[in-house]
Amino acid sequence: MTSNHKPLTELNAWKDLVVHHGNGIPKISELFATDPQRGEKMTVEAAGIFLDYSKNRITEETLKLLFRLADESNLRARIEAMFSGEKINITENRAVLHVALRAPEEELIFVDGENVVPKVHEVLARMKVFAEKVSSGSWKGYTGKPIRNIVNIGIGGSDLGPVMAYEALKHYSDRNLTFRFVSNVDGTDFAEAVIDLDGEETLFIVSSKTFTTIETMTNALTAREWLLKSFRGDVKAVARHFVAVSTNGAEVSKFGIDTDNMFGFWDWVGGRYSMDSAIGLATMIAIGPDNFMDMLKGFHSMDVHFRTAPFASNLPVIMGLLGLWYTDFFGAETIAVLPYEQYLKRFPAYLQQLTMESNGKHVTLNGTEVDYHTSPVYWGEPGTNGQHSFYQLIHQGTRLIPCDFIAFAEPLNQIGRHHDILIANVFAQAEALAFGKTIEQVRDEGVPEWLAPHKVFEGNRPSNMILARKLTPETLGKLVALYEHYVFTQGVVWNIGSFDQWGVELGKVLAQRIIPELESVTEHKLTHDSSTNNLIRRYRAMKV
Ligand code: G6Q
Repeated sequence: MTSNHKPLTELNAWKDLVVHHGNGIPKISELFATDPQRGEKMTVEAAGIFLDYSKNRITEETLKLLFRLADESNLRARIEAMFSGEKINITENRAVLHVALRAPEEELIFVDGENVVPKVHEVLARMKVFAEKVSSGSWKGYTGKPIRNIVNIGIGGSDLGPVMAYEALKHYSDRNLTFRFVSNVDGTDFAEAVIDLDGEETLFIVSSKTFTTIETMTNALTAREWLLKSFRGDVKAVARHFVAVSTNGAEVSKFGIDTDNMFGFWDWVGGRYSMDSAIGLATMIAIGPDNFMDMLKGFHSMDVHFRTAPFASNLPVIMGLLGLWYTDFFGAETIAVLPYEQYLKRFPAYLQQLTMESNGKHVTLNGTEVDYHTSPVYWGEPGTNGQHSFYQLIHQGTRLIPCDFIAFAEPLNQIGRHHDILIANVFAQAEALAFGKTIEQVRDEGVPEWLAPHKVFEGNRPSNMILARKLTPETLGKLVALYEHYVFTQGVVWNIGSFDQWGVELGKVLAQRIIPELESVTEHKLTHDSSTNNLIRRYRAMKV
């Protein structure tokens, strides 16, 4: 199967949405005025996550049409296709089964006739044994010292998930261990990560699905050299200080890592969907196997919700369709994700890859150019910091920026009044964005006429409010799965391939060509465009 459905803009629901949008959507303040129950009605709670989506530029009719759009896009069948292991990643001929990574042991999920669930649990069991050895101190370094530092080397999907999860769940982490994450090929990343570490107490986890990624391999080789300095070059130390997470056993062996210390995953796990696979080894060591399993439980409960709930009460479907509504009908170019939880400081960065690498596509599954917009740009920072920075533009700028606020009822660090103040702020921001402040209200406050326009808030700026009880490993799993399936929902409607990433290839290939041109002693004959040629020459002349 290639296409999900006939061209999106030819679907009846799409055409009806165009007309519906053209008729004009009342302002959010008017929608609230005409329906006093709106703030209670337009909410949904599932798997312990509460979503208030009432402050959106939607009516009941909009929702009906959006759900019809999902129906006409065959979303239900596509969800089943994913969950049942169909090769829906058509450009790479792969199944897309991150949902299998958190499936309970008794579930059956087949890929090419093989039930993959036992393999998943086998790796989880090996990870568990290893994580316990490290945290108990029974996994010793080459000179018999216990491991105190764990350095994850990986990039993209092999980095952003582990870093985000480590930061998000730091509260639950083993504070006797130090965790560092090296991703950038910029040597500074490695240098700073190990600056205060003792090689005899350091374990490197080389996380790379392919084990060929230039950044990760360069950092891994540098780590090997750095480590061997602690052992006077004795290469036998490598086995005690390096483990690998990969699908490529041959390359792992070539590097000198014992494949007994390799934790595998499979081609049906996309990089940006892999934080709950063995790629989460650093996470498991940090928070312990039980917490890691709780996180998987959270993922799974959102999977079950997504697969079974009617669209009208389906969190990822509702949020996905709302995102699409603003992107395609209001021309919104970005969506802000604003967690009011300091531990989620890397969550927006994680989501950037999940959303934009998945749905930043310009052709449909059939290879035809789309005639509508696909993924907007995602960005964000934790609140309240953002309020003192870019919120000005969200409130009073000229662009429409829908916001996803994320907040928790219980803080992880209960200190004085902090949490009530934090939560008052997130509620206030959503209220201010939706309802604004009119010129009359400003005048009534006695503001002089010349100043009044500057103090007007137009309002009518949409937001979602995600509220959960507390940030736990389980909640994090639910949140990530919520956005994974949000991305899926949008990808299906847009009729695009959400699970490949060909757009990262060209730059990689060109870099391979430029590397020798920068490194060689004698100047190469340069055949790029005049700008690139000039930059290469200038760099060669400038570098030491
Ligand atoms: C994610 C992408 C990409 C990938 C990195 C690292 O979906 O595929 O970000 O995760 O390029 O790849 P390796 O894990 O193979 O090193």
